[in-house]
Amino acid sequence: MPASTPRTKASIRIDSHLADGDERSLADDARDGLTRPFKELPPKHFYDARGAELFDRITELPEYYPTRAERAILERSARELAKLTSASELVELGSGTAAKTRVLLDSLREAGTLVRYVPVDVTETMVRSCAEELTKEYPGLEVHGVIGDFERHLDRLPEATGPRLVVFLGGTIGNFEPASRERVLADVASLLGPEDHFLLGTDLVKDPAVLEAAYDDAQGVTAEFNRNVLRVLNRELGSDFDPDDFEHIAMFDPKHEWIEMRLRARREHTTVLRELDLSVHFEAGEELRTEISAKFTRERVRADLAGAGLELVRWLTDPDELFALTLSRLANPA
Ligand code: AVJ
Repeated sequence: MPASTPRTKASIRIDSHLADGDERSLADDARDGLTRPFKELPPKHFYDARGAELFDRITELPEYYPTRAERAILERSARELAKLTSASELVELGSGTAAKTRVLLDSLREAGTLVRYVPVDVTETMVRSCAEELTKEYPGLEVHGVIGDFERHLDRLPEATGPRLVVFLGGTIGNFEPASRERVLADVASLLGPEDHFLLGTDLVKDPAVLEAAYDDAQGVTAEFNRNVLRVLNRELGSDFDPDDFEHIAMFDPKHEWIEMRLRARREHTTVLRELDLSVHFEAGEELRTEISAKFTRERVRADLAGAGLELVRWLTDPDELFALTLSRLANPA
């Protein structure tokens, strides 16, 4: 059984699956990623409190269209989604502040099917505060929060209480390279029964200039967000990176159809990650890859979902086709 706080309030339950072993993840990723010929770190380490706040600011930048486009699609389609799914529970992977979730909760409540919300996120404070807020805003709503990493803890979700709508919004699926993406989608598919649906948000392939501007804004917020991972390393692993020693790079790779963010060393230097007893050397101009953010076409999404045994039910996009939401379900329910 997971370590769980039984019931803080009548309708809230939170299970935590983050045990000691999990704090190793940054250490393991750093040891692994910083000793390679082409240095890299997974993007999930951006999001300490400061990183989460910088990301929130990114979502409001004029250049960063994905959040606005996705919200517009949700607002336009929420009723249709409620009708198509008749979901009694909404399971949200990487729920964060659940900013866009309310649109779906509203429409499911209006349709009269909503019983429970299951937010899944690694950040405990986020899960707790959103559970508190939502139970206040939606009287009678049950919230069963799961603190965990959706790459590892999807098998720990509570048993379904009725038709389920699993959502993975924001385009975060784009952070995974094709092989891990396939694994994440297969894990999601394994959560679904014959009555359940999956709603996936994906950013779409478009003019590289538009994409690159979205990841290299004029105010430099994304640059600060990118450099924030160095502060996380300094604090957690005892390094002494000077973030100003690194230049923010964002470029579209047309072959892979993804944006890459990198940090490029402005000068040759070495830092020691004291906690790991690991010394890391950067040549002048050497780059550390900090994120990929894949961009999709309709055909790509369809094929990736099919690879996980899912079939497309609705393809929903905004008028400018900047972003897409895809509703799918099991292609061959047992
Ligand atoms: C949260 C992963 C969807 O890839 O667009 C924003 C993160 N990185 N600006 C994205 C991000 C730089 C974002 N996701």
